Order: sequence, then structure tokens, then C-alpha cells
Amino acid sequence: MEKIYVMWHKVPDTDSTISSIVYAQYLGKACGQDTQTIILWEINNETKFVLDYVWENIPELTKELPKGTNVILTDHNDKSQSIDNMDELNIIELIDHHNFWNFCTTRPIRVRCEVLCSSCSVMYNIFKENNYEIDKKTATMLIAAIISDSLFFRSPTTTKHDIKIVEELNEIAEIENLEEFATDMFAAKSDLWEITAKEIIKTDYKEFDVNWKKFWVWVLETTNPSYSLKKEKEIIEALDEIKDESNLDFIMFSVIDIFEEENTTLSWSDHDKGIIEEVFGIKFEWNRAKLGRILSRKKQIIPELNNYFNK
Ligand SMILES: [Mn+2]
Repeated sequence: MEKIYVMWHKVPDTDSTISSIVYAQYLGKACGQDTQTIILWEINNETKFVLDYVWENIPELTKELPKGTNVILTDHNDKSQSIDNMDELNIIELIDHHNFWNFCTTRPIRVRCEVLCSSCSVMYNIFKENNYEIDKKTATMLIAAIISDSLFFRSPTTTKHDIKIVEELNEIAEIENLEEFATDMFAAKSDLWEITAKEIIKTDYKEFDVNWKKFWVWVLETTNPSYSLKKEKEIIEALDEIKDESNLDFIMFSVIDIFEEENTTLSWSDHDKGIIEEVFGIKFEWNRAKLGRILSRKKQIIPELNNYFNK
């Protein structure tokens, strides 16, 4: 039996990490497949908190797979966010909840996408449809991923199905106080005291290519925005370097205050500020702009930027 690798995107978040882990376990246990989860990048502090909480091992870090390897992608379909030699691999399946922009394959594949707040909500549906028995550990991981992607139901991507899924899962997971669990997860993610501005800006960005324009968009979700905002100058200097090094046409760096539900965006470039002001109808004051309740990259930021760059 040929091995199947289940993997998620670069700069992984909790939903992407856990969706690959639980899907690889499901394929192994319920379908008798030889599977392995791999990571393309180090996991963040929130994900580490969750994996430690359930005593799950951190998967192996792999930068490249041999040509022709069977892979399943979870929580992403954009080439620029995937493994570098994606074109040489044999993608057999995709499970996701994002828009499609440049995803194409040479062979037919199985695709499962739903308009839900997380890939782990889609996983739950797959498991239920196939009568797969979800154990306490899996239920806890799925809940954590849904809480993470939806910012505990604050993000506008949240649907009533996601809320119901968490209720059903918690009958198995039996987490006594979900609010407290969510707060602990977000605190782990916001635990940035030790790290430098350069590391902060490696924590959550995604790359996009639209109309030959390459841009990166960060959303730094935190319960402690003042910590990153205090490092504004260093962050901006680091962003400036990255923009040059990676030949980017535009960048957007947003700090999301999870509890206050507020987006503060940093920019130093007149060119980028102009685009953000036009697209979101706001004004920068010096290097900062308040964007209000723009919390979701996939639902509120990327569609607007795609429209802009496609004009
Ligand atoms: Mn996701």
C-alpha cells in the first residue's frame, strides 16, 4: 500500500494542523490506509498548547516530498501557500473551506469544501456521515480548531452549524468551561513576550497572487494587542525588509484584538496605505488605521483585495 501524506499550509494555524492530524488518523483507523501527517513549518504557540493539552505529538517537519508522492491537502488550496514542489506531487484529495483561486490538477481528485468556519467543522461532517466514532481526544482537538478559526464564534465566518457542531462534540469532550478553554488558547497564542518583531511577523501571514500582483496579508489575532503595537517601529522595519526580499507588490499587516473585536492595521508605505484606504474606506493616522470589525481574512479582507487587484 502506498503511503499517503496529509498536509496543511505554510504558516499553519490550529485548524489546519488539527484537520490534517485527525484526517490522517481517520483514514488509518476507519479506512485502513497508511497515512502520515507532515508539517511544512513550525506550529504556533496556540496549536502547541492544544496538542500538549491532549498529549498529541507534533508531526514531522518536512520541506519537500519526492516526486509523485500521494498527498491530501487540508485547509488550503492556494499553490503559493503549499509545499514548494506541489506541482510534482500526486494530489488525491482536498478538504477545505476557502475560496478557489488558482487550484487545478491534471487528474480527477476528490474535493470536499463547505462554507463553514473551519476545516475541522467539515471533518466533523465527514466523520458523522461515515459513522466514525469520535473519541474524547479527537473531539477536544476539533473543538479547539473550531474555536480558533472562529475566534470563539466572533468571526463573521461562523455559522449556526459550527455552533451546533461544537455543542455535539462537547458531549464527548466534556470540556467544563469552553469560555475558559478558549481564553487559555488565545492567551497561548498571544504569549509573545519572548519573541522579536521578526518572529512576530512570521506568525500568521498568507501569500496571494492576483493579476500578477504578489501580496502577503497578516492577521495577528491576539488578546494582547498592545504588545505587538508597542513594537510598531521594529515590525514596520522588518516588514519593509520582507517586502524587498520577497518582491512583494503590497502588504497588509493587521493586529486583531480578539476580545474587543477590532482590527488595527499598520503600514508605512504611501502606496500600500492608499490601497487600504480606498478598499476599506478608512484613513490612516500616521502609520496606523482602525478598521473596526474586520476580523476575517478569508471573508472580509481577501475578497476586497481580490476585487481591487482585478480591476
Ligand atoms: Mn481554516
